[in-house]
This record gives sequence, C-alpha cells and structure tokens, in this order.
Amino acid sequence: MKVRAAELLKSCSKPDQFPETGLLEVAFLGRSNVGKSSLLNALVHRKRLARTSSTPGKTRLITFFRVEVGSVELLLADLPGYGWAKVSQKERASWQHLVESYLEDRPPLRVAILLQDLRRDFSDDETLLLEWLAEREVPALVALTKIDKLKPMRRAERVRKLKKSFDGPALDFVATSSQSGQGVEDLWRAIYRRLSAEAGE
Ligand SMILES: Nc1nc2c(ncn2[C@@H]2O[C@H](COP(=O)(O)OP(=O)(O)OP(=O)(O)O)[C@@H](O)[C@H]2O)c(=O)[nH]1
Ligand SMILES: [Mg+2]
Repeated sequence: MKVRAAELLKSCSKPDQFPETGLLEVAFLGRSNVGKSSLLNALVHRKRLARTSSTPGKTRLITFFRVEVGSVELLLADLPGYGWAKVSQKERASWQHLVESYLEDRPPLRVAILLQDLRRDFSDDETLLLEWLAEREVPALVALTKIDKLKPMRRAERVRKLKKSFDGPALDFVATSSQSGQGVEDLWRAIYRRLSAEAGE
C-alpha cells in the first residue's frame, strides 16, 4: 500500500482530548510489549513514528496518527497495552478508564486490531476484549505478531492452534512481523476489506 503521508496528530491522556477530525479510525489493542507501536510503524513504513520500547508499558497515552494511504485518509490510534505487572493500582485504573472510554464511545472507530504474540496462547484478557468489541459491534481483526521469532513450520502450527482455540465470531487472522515486514501488506488488505464492508452497508 502506498503511504503518502504519516504524522503524529495528538497524544491524549483524557477522553476530552480525543481529536475530532471526521476521519475514520483504526485502533491497535493488545497486551503490553506485543508490538502495537512497532506494527503501526511497519504499516506506514516509518521506523520511529510511534514510540516503541523493550520496557513494557511505555505507551500510556492514546496517540493518534494521521495517515494517507492510497486514496484514503485515516487516523491510526495506538493504545496503551494491558497486562504489565509492575504498576500501581492507580495507574491500572487510569489505563482502564482511558481505554474503556475510548472503546465505549468513539464513533469514528471502524476497525479494532487485536494483537497477539504468535508464541503465546490467548488469555482471558484477549477473549474478553474480543467479546466486548463484538457486543459493541466494532469490527475486529487479529494480528498475530513477531512471527519472525519462529521457524516457518512451527509458525504455521501456532497459527492453526490459535485460530482453533478461538471460538468467537468469525475473525480475520493475519500473521505479521514488524521486523521482517511479512504480513504487513496482508494486514492493510484486511483493514481495507473491513473499511469497504462498512462503506457498503
Ligand atoms: N522480533 C520482533 N520483535 C518485535 C516485533 N514487533 C515488536 N518487537 C519488539 O517488541 C518490543 C515491544 O514492541 P512495541 O511495539 O513497543 O510494543 P507495544 O505493544 O507498543 O508495547 P506497549 O506500548 O508497552 O504496550 C520492542 O522491543 C520491539 O522491538 C517483531 O515483529 N519481531
Ligand atoms: Mg506501544
């Protein structure tokens, strides 16, 4: 996908700061350190647009990026990850409030991408999040991340296992690596399919 422009629009710590641009939005959700910021960067072919870190829990704000891809202009929302152990109750509550407010009431949100490390099994967090999105009728897709960490045979085996373990509504699963770039174009295609399915409704 030809990315013609990508820029950081705004980082928000509170719902009343969320941008109102009239553009459709794609959100990146998932456990801390799963690779949300890295995958966002890989999609727009920019190494350091969204901040990444090997220290889990780095992204504590919701950061919005404006991108022009092909003939479409979109916002990408990089959400803070859940599941980091070393945080206070207060910080956890503030994360929860920010993310829930976002998911509860964000009319421009058209696609929620739930990221899952290919080497890990789904936990209750992912299952609940997917159920929650389905209840609110937010179209979701699953991006399996860090596939470069496994050999191809093992990779295929894990993709099958994860798909099988998920018995919710039919979902697109896309296997990706931000490091090698594998699957990144497939993910764009899956996002586009969702966006055009919406437009056609
Ligand atoms: N090998 C490999 N490493 C990756 C890949 N994607 C991300 N990483 C690494 O995983 C770590 C976490 O990546 P981030 O993109 O910061 O993860 P995040 O989900 O945004 O994390 P939080 O912002 O803390 O929620 C970094 O050290 C990345 O370099 C990948 O596809 N392959
Ligand atoms: Mg991040």
